[in-house]
Amino acid sequence: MSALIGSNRTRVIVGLGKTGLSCVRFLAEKQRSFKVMDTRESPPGIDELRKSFPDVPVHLGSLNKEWLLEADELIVSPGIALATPEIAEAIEKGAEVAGDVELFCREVDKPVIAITGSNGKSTVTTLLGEMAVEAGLNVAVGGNIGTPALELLKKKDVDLYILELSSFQLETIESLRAAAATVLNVSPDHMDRYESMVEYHKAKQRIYRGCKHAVYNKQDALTVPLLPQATPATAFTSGKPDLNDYGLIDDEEGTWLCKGVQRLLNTTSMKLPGRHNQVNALSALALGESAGIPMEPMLKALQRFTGLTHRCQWVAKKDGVVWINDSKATNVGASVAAIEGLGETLTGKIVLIAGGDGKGADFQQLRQPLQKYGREVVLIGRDAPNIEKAVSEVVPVNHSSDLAAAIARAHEISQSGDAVLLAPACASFDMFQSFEQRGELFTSMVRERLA
Ligand code: UMA
Ligand code: ADP
Repeated sequence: MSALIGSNRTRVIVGLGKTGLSCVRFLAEKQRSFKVMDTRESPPGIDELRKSFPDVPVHLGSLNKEWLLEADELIVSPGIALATPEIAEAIEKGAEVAGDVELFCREVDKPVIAITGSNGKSTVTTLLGEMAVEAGLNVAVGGNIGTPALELLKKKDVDLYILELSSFQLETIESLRAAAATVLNVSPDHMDRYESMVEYHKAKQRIYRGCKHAVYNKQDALTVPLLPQATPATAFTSGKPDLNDYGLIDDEEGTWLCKGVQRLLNTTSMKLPGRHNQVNALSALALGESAGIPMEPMLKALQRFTGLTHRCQWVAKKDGVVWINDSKATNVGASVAAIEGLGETLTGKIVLIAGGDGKGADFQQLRQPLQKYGREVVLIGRDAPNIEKAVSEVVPVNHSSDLAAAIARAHEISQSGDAVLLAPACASFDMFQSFEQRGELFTSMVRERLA
């Protein structure tokens, strides 16, 4: 593989966001020559590129077809689809493709645990990171969760790398060979980028290539590794586990996280809410164990872990109504998990605030949980009409002009015992800068209103 990063190759970095910039720094450090392009007029990395790497040729505002066709290797950012016509043509004419994580994999000399899935990636990645720290390991955590993989190589004396990988990143990775790898679950997401679920599934499965140990979800056939039988594998399930699987056992003392018949921890000792998070905890334990992390510190870290912001986060309680921020529910599967997880715990019903950029999703899956737990769905954003079409037969629907109006409506109609849940089932970009901004605005507006 090292021949691929030899010095005479013509390379183009496509994209100058966080990923592109990390590739610039990496290749510059190795004294490789390269060009950079981004379809944006003013991509996030341009100031640093101009200041720190003024000699690097850069093309902005479109893709430079000529540069692409001349290139031996394209280093493509996850935000750019390989099917983009100019990129596809260059690949067809013989250019090789790598992503930032592929460059990382060619360089790294310590074990890597790799995590993908439609939902729960960041929670499992962060939790496992804390488990590794508790076990005394010097761990570096990054990837799709925020810090580009190549930046992690700067950390000294790392024992273990933990990477959250998106399907976009997986498309451009060949040499991962993880110590442990998982697909947590597969439900439709990014359907504006994939032709079908088959393509999305294929991208997710790439995480298992060459792995030493696979961890998969027994209740989700699309997560089962398509690997030779000889590859060691551990399953997890929200049901009762078979021998050597991880699962949940309910008894008179509550719900237990278990490995086979062995009770590891009662879920009342966990701070993470909801059954989906209990399953996330099981997958983290299975990954950690298969990479050699001892059980005791893992369980200790799990008991301390309170979860990440914007994921089913408690905001306020007034007049018997609890307000929850799950702005990170950017796809239908995540919203369904939040509605079901929360619905089970309420004496009342859920007022769901949803809508935004649906990324081409089918919203039918929201029907059943909303029929069971929904008081009303308050809709905002671009795909409000599509959500209405999918659910209006089973739950009342209201249209609000913006988030403030949606909060006012939810406040007006919620009753004691209810929850108001922001779990939009959509990306935020039609109305907000990010899911974080959407969640922060929700939190501050709710607190202000209830004060
Ligand atoms: N873009 C262009 N033209 C270009 C290049 C990018 O318009 O030439 C657009 C993309 O379509 C996208 C945006 O710019 O809308 C950012 O793309 P990027 O490839 O420059 O992204 P980075 O800043 O490098 O951030 C990426 C991940 N972003 C995406 O995959 C879109 C970040 O995940 C990740 O944290 C970072 O690398 C470090 O690894 C974010 C994300 O939204 C959180 N991921 C998606 C998700 O989780 O659903 C996959
Ligand atoms: P990701 O990084 O995959 O987006 P997060 O951990 O950030 O995952 O959680 C994203 C959303 O998915 C949150 O809204 C959360 O409530 C929901 N979620 C978390 N874990 C699961 C799971 N195992 N199954 C379904 N939904 C989940």
